[in-house]
Amino acid sequence: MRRRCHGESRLGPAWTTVRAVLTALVAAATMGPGAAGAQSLQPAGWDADLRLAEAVDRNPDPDVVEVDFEARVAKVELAPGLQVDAWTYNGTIPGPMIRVKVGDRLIVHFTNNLPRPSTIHWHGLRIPIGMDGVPGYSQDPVQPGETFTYDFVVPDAGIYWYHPHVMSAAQVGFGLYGAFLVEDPAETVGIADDLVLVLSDIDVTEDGKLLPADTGGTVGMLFGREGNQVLVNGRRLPELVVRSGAPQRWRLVNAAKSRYFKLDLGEGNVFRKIGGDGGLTEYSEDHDFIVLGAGERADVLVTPTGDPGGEGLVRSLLHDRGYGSIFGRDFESLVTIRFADDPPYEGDPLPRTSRAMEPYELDGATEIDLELTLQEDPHDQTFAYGINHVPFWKAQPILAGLGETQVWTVTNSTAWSHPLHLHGFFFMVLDDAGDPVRPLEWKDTVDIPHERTVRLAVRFDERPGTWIFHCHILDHADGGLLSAVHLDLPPEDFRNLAEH
Ligand SMILES: [Cu+2]
Repeated sequence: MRRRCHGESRLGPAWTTVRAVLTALVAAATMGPGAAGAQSLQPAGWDADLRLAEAVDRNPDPDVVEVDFEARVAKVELAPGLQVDAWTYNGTIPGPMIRVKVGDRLIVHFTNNLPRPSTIHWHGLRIPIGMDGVPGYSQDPVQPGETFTYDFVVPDAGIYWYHPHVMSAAQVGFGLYGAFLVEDPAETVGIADDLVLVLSDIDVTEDGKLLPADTGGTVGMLFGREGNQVLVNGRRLPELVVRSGAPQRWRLVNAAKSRYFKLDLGEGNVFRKIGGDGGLTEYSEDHDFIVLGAGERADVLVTPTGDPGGEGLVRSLLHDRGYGSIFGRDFESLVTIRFADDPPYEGDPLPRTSRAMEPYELDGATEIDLELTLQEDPHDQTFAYGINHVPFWKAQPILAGLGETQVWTVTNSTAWSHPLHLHGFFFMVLDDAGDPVRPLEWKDTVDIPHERTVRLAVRFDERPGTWIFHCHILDHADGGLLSAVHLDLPPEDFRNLAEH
């Protein structure tokens, strides 16, 4: 019952060079000091359909954010007339957005009122191993009715997210995820109208029942199950009311358990990408599309343009993530853009951004070869994903020393792409010559396309522990594609439990 929306986007062409010059002149003439780009340019209530509820900070200390999270089954409305009993944090999909400043201490009092054990993993955050939320590696599962307090200092600005690491494909697929925005008060992008957009999907029947997480059996696991309802901030095809030409900043999170998104704003409309997984990139760069594998994020500036009173679409185009991922399918409509009657905005052109970043010194880095594999068990003829032909339940960790730099050459021998996520550390992606891809970007999740090789460089810092890495197509992780880096602890301390 995947919904398809027809018709071309009616977003108009991008501004022309002439218009850019004119608008710069107009802006210079009309904008007072200090007002440049810092005031909302959008109609009142423009984002009412999409504004995320935020976690309530109950700590008066301005540098401490203390919140209560309860995982529970709750009825949510995905679209008018489509309600489902989902798995939620505090009763909503996505869960409440956490908003902190870089350097703040975050305390989360987590209560698990789900029928199964759970945890919270803080995706992309460089925090101590004991806060990483992975049973068998960093904490015990939080049993139904029990609590756990997460408490850590947030080290890096950027857009992150959180989700469980128990029965991951099922629990994320049922609705357990939320955005985690870490702001840098010194940052000067200067776009007042910003949104956090959590992209996801969910698999429900027409009468609002969750489909079982093992739908499709082994074939479902091999492919990676996608939900039949695509959601943006927990809604199917929400609406944004915008003034044509007015700049917006979107922080995008792909929280889907398998699905890739290839975002498209219509012909002539570009995304100015200013940040990725781990904060701002080295410099901004314009893209016609933004492709996000499961777990990846992007920070983009956009200026949707169209006729006042008209409408357009944010779409997700087809992306080939391997065998069977395109055939017979169509684009997905994500957000309806309704252009207000206000005359088009003619202000400053979009700002460009930059960040001082140093590429890693790679001389002397330890070379690690990893192959992402699919193998058949000779004993029972079942299939499992693995790393170097070993599923996680038999895996031995990579060893690493504190401060060690490693270059991973990751070859995907399977017919499906794998967005590979490393817990706890950022890495830089390298090009074919072994140099860092420019603009530099701190990544924690990178797409390893099917039958391709990707190299990346990571420096392990002073946080010992056993840090997992895995495919963020969570069916693939549950199906074996997960292993670990053991940082500065003796190998015999490594434990490997079935539930992760
Ligand atoms: Cu995968």
